[in-house]
Amino acid sequence: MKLYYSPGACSLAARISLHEAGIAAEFERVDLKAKITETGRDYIAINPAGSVPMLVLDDGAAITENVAVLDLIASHEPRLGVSGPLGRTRLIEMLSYLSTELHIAFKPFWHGASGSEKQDAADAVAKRLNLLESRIAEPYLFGSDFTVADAYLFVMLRWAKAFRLPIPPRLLNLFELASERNAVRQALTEEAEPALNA
Ligand SMILES: N[C@@H](CCC(=O)N[C@@H](CS)C(=O)NCC(=O)O)C(=O)O
Repeated sequence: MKLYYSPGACSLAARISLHEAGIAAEFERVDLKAKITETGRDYIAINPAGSVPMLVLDDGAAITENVAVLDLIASHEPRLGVSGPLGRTRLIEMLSYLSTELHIAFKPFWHGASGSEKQDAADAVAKRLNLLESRIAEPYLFGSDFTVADAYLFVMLRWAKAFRLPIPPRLLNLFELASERNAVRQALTEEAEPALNA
């Protein structure tokens, strides 16, 4: 497999999940502004959407969208998914919320928004973090086991910290616990960069 990524971007969730699953992968960095990969290839020719993550399987199939990439990794390693009759539905429900509600709410912070737009975005992030805070099964989103959804949430809690946005206590505990995991440490070390990109 190969993961196209940008340091500190949402693709970090896929890298963490691949390491958690023990799946060997190559990683190719993408300059998201120039849309050029680290080997000098035109990223738009590889992924017309121009965004990361993109996971290319050994048979050449390319998977985009965080929800699909993370669900795929959980299907390879069910320990990273949610068990029970509605397990996969609950996982997709959570991944979709993280993607279409929380991730989207951060966008103004990355794209030169005005002060008032950033304040609106901070309010939107806070509202969504508070909803997760009221639903979390503790210590992770679905209880004692770390799932791909926790990996995705971890990345966005990292952004919240970088932008000095408040994180409610149960989610802060999740963030701190996740930070201690070997897969998370490994992924952060591999992506160590002076700045976050998205
Ligand atoms: N809909 C995509 C969006 C992913 C996304 O927003 N990725 C950001 C990095 S966190 C990105 O690549 N931004 C650059 C761009 O879209 O041009 C998904 O959910 O995977």
